[in-house]
Amino acid sequence: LKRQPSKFAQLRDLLESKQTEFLMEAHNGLSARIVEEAGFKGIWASGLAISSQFGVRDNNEASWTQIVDMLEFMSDATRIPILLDGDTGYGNFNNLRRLVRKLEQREIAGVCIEDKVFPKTNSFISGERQPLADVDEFCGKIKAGKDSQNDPDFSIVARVEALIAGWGLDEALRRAEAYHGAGADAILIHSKLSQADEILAFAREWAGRAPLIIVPTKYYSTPTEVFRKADISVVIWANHLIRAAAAAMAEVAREIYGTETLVNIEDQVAPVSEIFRLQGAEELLAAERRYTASP
Ligand code: SPV
Ligand code: MG
Repeated sequence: LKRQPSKFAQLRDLLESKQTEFLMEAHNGLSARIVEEAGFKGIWASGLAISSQFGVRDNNEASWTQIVDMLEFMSDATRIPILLDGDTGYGNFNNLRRLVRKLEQREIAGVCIEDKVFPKTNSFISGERQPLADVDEFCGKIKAGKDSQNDPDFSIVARVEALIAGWGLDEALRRAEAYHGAGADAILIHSKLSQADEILAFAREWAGRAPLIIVPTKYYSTPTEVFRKADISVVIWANHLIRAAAAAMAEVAREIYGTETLVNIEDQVAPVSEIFRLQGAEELLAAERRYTASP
């Protein structure tokens, strides 16, 4: 039986593969398993999605240990690698060092940190007013994270917010180059424009110095072929399962509240047997047959 490469190695392979790869958002154990079953090779543990499934804002209102607890369920439920959206690293270089160790212990394959200030705000909420991290301080954080990892394949992705904050292409490139020099394994360049132009301009200038990751939430209408041609390493579909869940749950709740019956809804929702299957009920039945004495 061929052993699967470690989750750390799997994520590193995705970052370094010659073709454009895809990460899909998940926010708990169930959604993580659904991402894996759909065929994705990796998971984006989105800060927006995880905070919203807790019912709080994407402003570091959930503590970092609450995030790590959720990641443990996600990691246990799946065999594909998880890249954590680690916001700003939940503090300074020292907080990031401890985070990296706790992530490795749970087989979380990598963390993405963004060059903003704790507590962060989601990039799409008045992004241009958000202060950016000092470049040297952020480079120190990246170095500290890299120095504290045990597995050589654990990845640290540096996310550049200069375009979001309105600093322009030159500043974005300057920062990406500095973060790459500090040891980042990949660069995530983010944009809030509805067209991909600034991302594509960045990709052209970056010219493959390190793997490049994008999050086309706002420029969703750009054909994926354009990203392939621009040699984007990884595309992150960042929040579509939490949005799918929110829409579906609201619809079902409204319907049942309004009609006071389940008769219209039974065929619209997953059968209970499907939930059992996703939970792995079959395995427990088999284990019971194996480990408990029959009368
Ligand atoms: C997230 O998924 O939480 C992200 C991506 O950080 S974004 O919301 O686009 O900033
Ligand atoms: Mg986020």
